[in-house]
Amino acid sequence: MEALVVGKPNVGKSLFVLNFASYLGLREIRLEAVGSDGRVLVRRLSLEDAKRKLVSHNAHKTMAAQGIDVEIAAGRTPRRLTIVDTVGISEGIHHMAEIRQAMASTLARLGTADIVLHLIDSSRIGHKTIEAPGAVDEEIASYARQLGPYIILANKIDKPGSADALSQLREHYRGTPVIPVSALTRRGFREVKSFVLRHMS
Ligand SMILES: Nc1nc2c(ncn2[C@@H]2O[C@H](COP(=O)(O)OP(=O)(O)O)[C@@H](O)[C@H]2O)c(=O)[nH]1
Ligand SMILES: [Mg+2]
Repeated sequence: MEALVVGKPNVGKSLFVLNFASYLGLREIRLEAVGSDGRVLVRRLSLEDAKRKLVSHNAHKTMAAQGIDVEIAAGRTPRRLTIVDTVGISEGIHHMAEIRQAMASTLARLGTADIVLHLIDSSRIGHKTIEAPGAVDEEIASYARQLGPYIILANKIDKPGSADALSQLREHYRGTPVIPVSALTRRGFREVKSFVLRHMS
């Protein structure tokens, strides 16, 4: 079972993946990174080290898809879930080949993931300079919503002005569930977990 976490750069995908995995009970992060040559590299890190490595203000700190395996207690049998952190999808053709490759592989994975969690930075909504949701979000939404279980996570809801942003997002994406979350404070994680559990086959 694979849950793919997607969105624009800097929306909080990496922090969400790491803290959500920790919320589900994971204590050590076993990072599996698939390089551009297709080889799989495995590293074991503490949660804090993983955050230092993967969470950053700098866009595209996450270069390739990173799968984190967790077990979710669902009834008697724990179910295995792979939460996949991905490179941010941005508009235009990126100047680095590695990033272009990673974006292409994320888009391809949208088609095969069991669940798609689409993060949008709610603190950027309504700001004139940085448009959110942006064209990329529209593309992801219109493609992913027809494939299977899909939700929008309105992240950074801990920041000021988030109530407004949330209602704008809900209005904009009518028909798609929008869950307010904070990758930082873990708000909304319970709701995300139940969404994931509901859709685990
Ligand atoms: N206040 C706040 N900051 C966040 C939240 N999620 C992520 N950030 C910050 O946003 C920046 C980008 O986060 P990161 O996880 O690297 O984003 P990614 O590029 O989508 O993987 C970092 O400085 C994070 O600390 C959140 O829910 N609340
Ligand atoms: Mg990242």
